[in-house]
Amino acid sequence: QDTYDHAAIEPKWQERWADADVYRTSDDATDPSYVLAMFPYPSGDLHMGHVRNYTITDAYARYQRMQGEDVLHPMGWDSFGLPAENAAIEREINPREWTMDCIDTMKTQMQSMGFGYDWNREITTCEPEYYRWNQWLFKRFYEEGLAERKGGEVNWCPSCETVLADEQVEGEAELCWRCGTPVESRTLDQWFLTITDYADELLDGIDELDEWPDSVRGMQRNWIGRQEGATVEFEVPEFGGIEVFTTRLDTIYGVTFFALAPGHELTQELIADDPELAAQVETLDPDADGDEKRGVFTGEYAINPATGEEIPIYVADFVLSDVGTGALMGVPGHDERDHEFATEYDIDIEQVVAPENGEIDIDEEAYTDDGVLVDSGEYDGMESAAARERLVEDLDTAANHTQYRLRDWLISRQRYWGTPIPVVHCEECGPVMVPDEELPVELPEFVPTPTGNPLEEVDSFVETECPECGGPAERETDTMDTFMDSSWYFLRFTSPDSDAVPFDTERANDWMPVDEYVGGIEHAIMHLLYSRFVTRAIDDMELLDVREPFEHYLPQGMVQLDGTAMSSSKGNVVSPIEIMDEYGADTARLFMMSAARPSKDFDWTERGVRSSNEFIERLLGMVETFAADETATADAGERPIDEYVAREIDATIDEASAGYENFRFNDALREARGLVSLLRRYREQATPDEHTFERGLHTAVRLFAPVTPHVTEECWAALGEDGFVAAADWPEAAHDADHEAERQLVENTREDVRHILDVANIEEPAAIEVVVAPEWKHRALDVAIASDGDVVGSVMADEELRERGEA
Ligand code: ANZ
Ligand code: ZN
Repeated sequence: QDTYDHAAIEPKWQERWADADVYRTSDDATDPSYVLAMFPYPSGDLHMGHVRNYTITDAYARYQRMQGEDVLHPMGWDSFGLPAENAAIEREINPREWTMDCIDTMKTQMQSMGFGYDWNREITTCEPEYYRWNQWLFKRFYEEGLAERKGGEVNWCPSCETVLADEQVEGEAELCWRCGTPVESRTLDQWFLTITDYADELLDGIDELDEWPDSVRGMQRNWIGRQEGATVEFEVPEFGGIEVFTTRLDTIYGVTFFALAPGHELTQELIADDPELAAQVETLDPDADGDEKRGVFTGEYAINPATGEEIPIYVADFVLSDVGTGALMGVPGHDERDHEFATEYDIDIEQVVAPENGEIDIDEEAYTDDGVLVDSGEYDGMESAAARERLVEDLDTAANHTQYRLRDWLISRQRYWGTPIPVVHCEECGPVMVPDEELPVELPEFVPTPTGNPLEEVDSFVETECPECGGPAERETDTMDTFMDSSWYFLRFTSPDSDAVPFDTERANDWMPVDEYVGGIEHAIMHLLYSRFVTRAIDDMELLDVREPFEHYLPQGMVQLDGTAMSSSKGNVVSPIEIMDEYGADTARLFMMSAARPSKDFDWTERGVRSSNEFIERLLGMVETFAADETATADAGERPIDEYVAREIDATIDEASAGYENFRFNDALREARGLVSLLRRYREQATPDEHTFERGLHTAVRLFAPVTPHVTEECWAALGEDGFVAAADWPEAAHDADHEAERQLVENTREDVRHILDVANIEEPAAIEVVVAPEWKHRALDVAIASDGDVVGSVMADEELRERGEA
């Protein structure tokens, strides 16, 4: 006894679970609970971030299962993408080989962690049986007018040799998200999904996502970036009207310059006839970090439609070609960027809006708030908002306009390891969709080349026939952004074997939305937004009856070492696999879940791991001693101490359940640990009533079952139970009238302890932790025992604390 052999216990129960298929999802979901962790990219070994993420969903799924819910808790592999392609190039193999190896490794590691997935539902996105549905869905999007091929400036990473979505370009310096190379811009014909058609809906829908963190809702709102404003045309003699977008039409009397993006049509026209200007524009760098605004005067003037004034036209690097119309009216008096630019190029700065009260120095700094119009002709004295409304009506060339920061979703990738876009290019017919019955367009398997788009080199893939006219045609060689794969995989999990449709509508409607979605905050924008868009679009195709895919989203915090995020580049990585080998999965899981609430960062500490390990050993020892009839028990049951313990068992059930329910596993575990120490004291300081003690053990084991699934199976069996604890019922509290009184006493004692801490001036956090941790409850027990069953207050606790305080 007292030797805890995790290496024997854990594989044994993993095998028994698998044999009995305990984690299989029932097909009819009467009480559906869909618990999902973001599926991983198969990259090698599980790291600490994975392990935390999956432990959270696993504990919750297990808790839900014990509550009697039908739980869908699946796992799969987001297995297309650049890292696999690069790894394959390096090793001169096909990416599938590397990917499948990684999947094998990670799956084995997941199984050793004791994660209770329904592996019958495993999905792997690089398999034709999955990606054919990407192609099928792409065609439905196309039919609905939601997929478009259009030219445009694209972000090009010269090192990865691929187009990147805006979201994959990072920071002011505009670096490739994969390799950190500065991104260039190029014009190419690309496939887009027109997510902007859903911009308003996606924005308004955020209001209803009240179980998402506010921060994430804010990120989504910003990303969509709705701006209410107006377009207005400025006449450029000999060139025609040029439109700008403004949110501040009320400042139109203060326009002192006009600015074009380097890529604007008018810029192109002007430089076509003027090599000198062309050379100057060439020196502008739209990718610059934006600290310094630079521009070139074109020699041309535009006419302000409100004042008739001529204003100089510049080409400027801070005007973005894909924002608004790619041109702006410069109002240095009221816009910071314009102010900076005007100061640099000695352009007039005029004030046309004044604050209600107070002085401003417009030469020093732009006044950017709304106010009252001045020097604005007939509009003088009007409030900004009213002036905007009037000006839109009065100006012939102005119109209300809402613009979004959100761009259409560029899904074309010039890489090999992705879903082939199911299109054929015919000289006669143009781009033609591959017929449904010819799907999937399978990715040929070969060893990719290090440069360019490897698919272009494969003649047997490229050369084909036009499905419409039968003439010679070329296959599209672009593959899909892997975010396509992950934008609907949660639907596939509801019926992973469907072979006539991507998912079964009825099943998806039963299970969806995902009740609990857990995964890294790095996916809080793109992945969640694309999933929300795709879900809505699929609903509009009447294939689904759900508009928001994820009811509750929880981004888990980081596991750190000495306060810094673990990363291989910093060399401060703790391998979860080594921890598992040394201490066992249960220990790793218990430590991780006790250390902090799931959303918080926490520090990995050897001490914490060891103390979790020792706790597990004690729990098992206590159960085994009892099971071996080595615990002296009485058949009492009615002494105050027995009643006290009985009530504490109930209180712990309530508190631990509330903890699990609200994703405060650390609180739940603290309560459950408290119960175990209470039982220990009960055993040590009195001869416990057999029934009460046994109920205490049965309860404690089940309260730990979601987090330490293996050792609790061992305990459950030792207690003489037949089935798996994984399939057992969650303990229920028996409440009686005294319960509340007891709770109150407990609460009062807690108050006293706090007070004493104050008086004794204990500020040392470690000391406080010792005192207000759950241990305090057991002091109340000490008191109860000392006074022969009468709970007399917290005298003893007082003395103990005073001693501590003085020491
Ligand atoms: C005139 C004006 C006056 C503006 C004023 C603002 C304040 P924000 O500022 O983030 O709300 N804009 C329009 N097209 C642009 C482009 N292609 N590249 C860069 N900037 C562009 O965004 C709205 C403002 O961004 C617009 O309103 C426009 O400047 C600028 F006191 O018009 B404003
Ligand atoms: Zn054709």
